[in-house]
Amino acid sequence: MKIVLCCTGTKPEPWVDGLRAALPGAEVAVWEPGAPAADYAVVWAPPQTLLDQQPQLKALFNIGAGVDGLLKLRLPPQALVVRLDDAGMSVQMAEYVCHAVIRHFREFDGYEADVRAGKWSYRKPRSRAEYPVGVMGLGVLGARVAQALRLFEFPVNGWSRTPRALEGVRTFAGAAQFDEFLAASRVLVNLLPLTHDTQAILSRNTLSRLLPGGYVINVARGAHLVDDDLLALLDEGHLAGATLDVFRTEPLPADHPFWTHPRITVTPHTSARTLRDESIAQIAGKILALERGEAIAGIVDPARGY
Ligand code: NDP
Ligand code: OXD
Repeated sequence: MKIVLCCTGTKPEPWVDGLRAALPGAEVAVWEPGAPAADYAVVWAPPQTLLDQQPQLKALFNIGAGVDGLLKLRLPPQALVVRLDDAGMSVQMAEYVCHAVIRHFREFDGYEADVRAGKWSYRKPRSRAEYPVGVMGLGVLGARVAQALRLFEFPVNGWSRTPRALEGVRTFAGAAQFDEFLAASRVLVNLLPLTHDTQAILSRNTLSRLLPGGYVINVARGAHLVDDDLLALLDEGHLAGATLDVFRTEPLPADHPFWTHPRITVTPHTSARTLRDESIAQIAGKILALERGEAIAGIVDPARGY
């Protein structure tokens, strides 16, 4: 069995070594133009040339959960597209989002500023009941985040494309229940895949439906958010702030207003990192399952976009 690796922005050697160790019978190599035909490819943002030169691939393993970048390319029609299925990302995402929600709710940013100014000051405790958190997307990551927020006793709403049931979470589904979901939420967490239907979904039209003093946490993709609408709603006072991990252009350009906005916290697309060992173990396990003719989890439906 032959496997090629082409993960833009990632040091290839440890991946090659890890895949060789996990699949001792396989030939694993870094892809280069003209490489011999392979059975499987392990990729992140590969060039179109790889796909054009490897039309026989049985499956493409994306070393991330989001496949929006990969689905923009012309893919071999019979090749399965397989996303990472948690592989250690959901606990990181739960940490990140709970941290952002709690930092805002408990006003730790305000306390930090006071302490820097040498000020010993108290803020009035806020009521948790007045901070319902809405989680957009109840998949592998969104469901884990919603459950983690419940442990801190926030009221949690969840929105998905098809109906989902999650213990302790008030769930909403589809376009028909979107406005109701937004109107019931003060903090909004975006964990949707970027698809035709979800592009620019965080816009003036939707964000202005949140309860007043809304707070936005975008950890999915930059193209979900209309940047100028967020800035305008912050200036108008309808939104209290935002924590943003993903951006339309990454790295975030040096002159982008998000960097210096006093009520925006920026992190460099780091909320849930791909963990190499967990990912290699998952991909190797799935390759072996496919070779045995077994079904695997995490297969993307290109028509649906996730
Ligand atoms: P999943 O595919 O497991 O879940 C997607 C969820 O979104 C599902 O609940 C799905 O609904 C819902 N959804 C999809 N389309 C719509 C729609 N049109 N309307 C309403 N709900 C919709 O994805 P993951 O949870 O694994 O990951 C989510 C995203 O997080 C990734 O696509 C990626 O962009 C981002 N990500 C960001 C990272 C970072 O470091 N910032 C790291 C990893 C991922 P249904 O349940 O009905 O199918
Ligand atoms: C992913 C990401 O999609 O890191 O996994 O953004």
